[in-house]
Amino acid sequence: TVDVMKDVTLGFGEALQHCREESQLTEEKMEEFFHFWREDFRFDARELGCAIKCMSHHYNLLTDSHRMHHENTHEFVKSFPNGEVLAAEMVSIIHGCEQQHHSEPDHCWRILRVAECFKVTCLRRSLAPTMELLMAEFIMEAE
Ligand code: BOM
Repeated sequence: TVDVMKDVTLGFGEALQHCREESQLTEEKMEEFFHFWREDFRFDARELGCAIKCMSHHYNLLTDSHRMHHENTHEFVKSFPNGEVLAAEMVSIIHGCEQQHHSEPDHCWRILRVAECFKVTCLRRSLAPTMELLMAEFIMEAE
């Protein structure tokens, strides 16, 4: 599952290039999306929430009210090798996180809080990929 999460993160992260401008997220704030799993990754910039919103939108993972589109998200995760082992759990984690933060009216801030809750939950359940794994694959892809 850790391997699957690595692939999903790198796949999702590819949308960052499309979303930098629209989200006003500077390279200084976030160079690469896989840093998401770093211990010192900070969830304090609204632009980061806007970037995740844009990236989710890029893969059609959001509904009109900017909540997770359950079927599309399930399919997106399933589209990665062995994705089916993680798809239902990821959808359920994100949905639970959305419920915790439903009262935040600003989409960018809410999605940022949901992303943080997603990360914490994945760490607790040992679903988070290690940085070593992510780095190794990211560098291989770039070469
Ligand atoms: O309510 C907003 C739904 C969007 C929240 C997305 C949270 C997860 C963001 C960060 C992580 C990524 C890795 C893969 C995500 C695939 C959906």
